[in-house]
Amino acid sequence: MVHAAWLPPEAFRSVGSRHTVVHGDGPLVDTVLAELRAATGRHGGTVRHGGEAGAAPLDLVLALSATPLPPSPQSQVAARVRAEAGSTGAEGFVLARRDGITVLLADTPAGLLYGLFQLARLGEPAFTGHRPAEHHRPALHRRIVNDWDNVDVHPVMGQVERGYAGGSIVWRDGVQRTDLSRVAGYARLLASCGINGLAVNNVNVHAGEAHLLTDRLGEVEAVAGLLRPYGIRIHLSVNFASPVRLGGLPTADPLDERVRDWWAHTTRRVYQTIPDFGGYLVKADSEGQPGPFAYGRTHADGANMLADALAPFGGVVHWRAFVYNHHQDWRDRGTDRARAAYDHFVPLDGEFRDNAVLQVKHGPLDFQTREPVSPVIAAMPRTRVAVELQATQEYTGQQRHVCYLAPMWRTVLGFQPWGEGGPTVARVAAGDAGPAGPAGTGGGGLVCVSNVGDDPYWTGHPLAQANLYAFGRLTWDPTLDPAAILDEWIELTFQPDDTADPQTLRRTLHELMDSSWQTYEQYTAPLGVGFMVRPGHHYGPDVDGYEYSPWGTYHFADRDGIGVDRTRATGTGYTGQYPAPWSDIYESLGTCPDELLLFFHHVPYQHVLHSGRTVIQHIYDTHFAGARRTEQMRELWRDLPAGLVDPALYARVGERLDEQVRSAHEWRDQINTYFLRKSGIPDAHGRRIF
Ligand code: GCV
Repeated sequence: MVHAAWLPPEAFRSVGSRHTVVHGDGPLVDTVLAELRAATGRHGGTVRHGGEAGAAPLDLVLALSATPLPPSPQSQVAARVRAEAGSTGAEGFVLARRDGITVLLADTPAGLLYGLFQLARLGEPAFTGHRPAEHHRPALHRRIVNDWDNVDVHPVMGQVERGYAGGSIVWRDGVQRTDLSRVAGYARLLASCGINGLAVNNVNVHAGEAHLLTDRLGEVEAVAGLLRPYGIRIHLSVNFASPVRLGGLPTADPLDERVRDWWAHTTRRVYQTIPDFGGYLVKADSEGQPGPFAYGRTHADGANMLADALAPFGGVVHWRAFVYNHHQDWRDRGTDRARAAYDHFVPLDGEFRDNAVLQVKHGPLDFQTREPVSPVIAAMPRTRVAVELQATQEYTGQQRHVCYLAPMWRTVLGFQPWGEGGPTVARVAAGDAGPAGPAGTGGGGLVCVSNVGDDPYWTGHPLAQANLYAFGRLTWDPTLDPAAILDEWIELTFQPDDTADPQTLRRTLHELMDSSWQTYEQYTAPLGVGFMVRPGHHYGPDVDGYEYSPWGTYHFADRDGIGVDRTRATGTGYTGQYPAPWSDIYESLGTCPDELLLFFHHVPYQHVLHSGRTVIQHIYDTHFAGARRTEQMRELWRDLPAGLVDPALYARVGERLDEQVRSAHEWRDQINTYFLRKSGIPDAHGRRIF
């Protein structure tokens, strides 16, 4: 059994019970027709491809802008909408309903495909009453998912690095799966929420994966063929040292002509095999991956070499900014990992080719539960910047805990690096930040590390599906309300047939999920200080796990206080990487937001927060509250009337909630005990601490 995620057949009941005509041609139109045929076959409607109206009166007309419409009165409704609506843009569509006919128009087949999925989201309301023409256009052109799948099972990271949903749907034990039907299903799910790109393999490119670029390119081609019908272009993570490792050259120096020729030749071959190949993704000079530093070259040199190889074919290189020293001496208080991406990349602004995108993690460290927005995003006006998010819950409960991430991502995307009223992070990623920020660069888009594996529920925790769905929806409209996205996901996923009482289920899921990110934050590392996880696998608490390690992620707790001084006045100077007003807001204890206090400042335990509580009391209170909240979440799920959701899904969520409660209590007790012992300050409410 493979769970249908948010596309069960019932999601197409409204569309599938209608009489539809499709005007237009092209491979993606074929996909639309196939979807409609499946839906109408199941739900009793009909679908015709072009031509005059048949016997049945039409309910729905889908048409490409350039396709002539027949003179029938029904198609003329579409013609009138077309005349009024104008252009829909490359991937956009227009939806309208008048005279009893629903009309979906698009300039391109991709727009029709996205519009079809919008009809599924709308359900019956798409076919009732009057709908003025609504234009839908993606806010971001580049909407990409990164899979961290390995070809070989990595001895530590397994088949999928930071994967919490089983194995890879593409590879197993070093070879490509013969049955790739899950990939086709994945492509459909991704397209339905708006994704148009997928990097198929891990950014850590080990020996096996390196060959995907050359002698194992056929495996990439096979996946590309399954993504194509859903408008998704394939991208490949490549190893910077490939000219040495695969090409037998003595160097991978990006300025060496032999190296440049090797990449040009290799890339030509890639495009001969996969004409719509999207481009390369590169993690260089990071956590042991090779890069241009070995040759005394800059990251612009490295990225541009690949950009030049890709340019003749319209490809793009995504070059990651996640570059830092992972051999740091913990005794060295002057080095600050949070500074690293800015220090490495901002001096290179303006040096990157037009088809090079700098892919920046949303925070300066590493996908922690709470981080400030990376200052790099606002500091490279002449570079195409992509913002990278992480759906796979590496630091947010590993898909054993409920943690709906859309509220966090919405906060990031809506952040205004230049202050109130200025452009948002989403607009920077869209290349549309106007005078204050990057403008006219085309933008790098939004990227998300996927949370999918070969698990029957795709994401391990069934409720984690909502994160992938929400990412896609936010790429179309970064201003969407996370609760509204969740509503969409609930309505699609849990169709009324399955649920005797949809309102109870909806209410319960909102209660479980809406504030689950804040709950997770409450019982884990406090006030933005980050980490405190078990080294290596990153699950569960270990307050000092990384404290004396080379990874550069410290909290500096001692008997008097806690936090990292990143101020200009007395600390690492990191606050100076932000433009005004944030450089000053974060610098000052008086204005730094509570939730980020320990990211920016080292303070005594008795420091009073804006909330009025001391830091130590905040730690105790939030950890008791967060762990208690997980018990309530479990109760909410247990109280769901029987039969409301599929029993297997009900059981799976129930098991995971048991683990979440256990783990949250462990977090609570370790954190509270650690800080009671460090500080000697008792809990004001005298609760049990060990
Ligand atoms: C793919 C973190 C993770 C690594 C990951 C890395 C990255 O360090 O723990 O597993 O590697 O980020 O984003 O490159």
